[in-house]
Amino acid sequence: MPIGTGLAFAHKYNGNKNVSLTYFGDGSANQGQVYEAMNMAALWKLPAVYIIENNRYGMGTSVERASATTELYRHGEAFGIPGERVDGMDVLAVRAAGEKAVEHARSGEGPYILEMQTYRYRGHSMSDPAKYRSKEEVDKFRNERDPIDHARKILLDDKLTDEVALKAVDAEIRKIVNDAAEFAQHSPEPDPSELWTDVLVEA
Ligand SMILES: Cc1ncc(C[n+]2csc(CCOP(=O)(O)OP(=O)(O)O)c2C)c(N)n1
Ligand SMILES: [Mg+2]
Repeated sequence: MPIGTGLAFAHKYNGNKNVSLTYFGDGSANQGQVYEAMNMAALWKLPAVYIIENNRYGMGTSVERASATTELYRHGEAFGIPGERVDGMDVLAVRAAGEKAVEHARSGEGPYILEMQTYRYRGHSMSDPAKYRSKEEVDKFRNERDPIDHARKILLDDKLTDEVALKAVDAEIRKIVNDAAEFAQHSPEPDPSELWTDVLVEA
């Protein structure tokens, strides 16, 4: 949040029309720095869009157990920042909300919050067996709310493509991912001097 807000400040300072997009999870939405950044962004009407990826859990803790108020899109109200809750599983809804938020920020009206409601099928990491929720809950989201299935349905219903073409896309994507994994696993370790690349500039 502070870095994204700093970038928004730079855009305003430089007088360009760029907008800074900051993404963060529900698990970080209540950190103190979030609210300090929101205050400055609203005070100076910075071109910042804050996108909260609310997937219902911060590691193993549900939003209900961690957040005093769970309407995260309203968390900028103290600073007069408008916010919107979006079906983050619906690609067209996400695009429409994104366009609106960017337009708001770019027009000089200040920051905007988008709470993208989504879900994560897996644990937070490899070491998280995700025992804090039921298999039924995960299955329900997978079967009824999957964003890719939803996009596929729109494309097929509107006859914008067909099953054969979609199968070809699946195969192409599988190949890109497999090639990337293969490349990563068989690449040499980076040189220790790379530790400083894009991290430190001595002026
Ligand atoms: C400043 C800071 N505090 C605490 C942590 C430890 N931590 C790592 S991930 C995480 C929860 C993140 O939750 P969320 O953003 O919802 O991610 P998700 O579990 O949904 O992937 C925490 C508290 C951290 N990395 N940095
Ligand atoms: Mg989360």
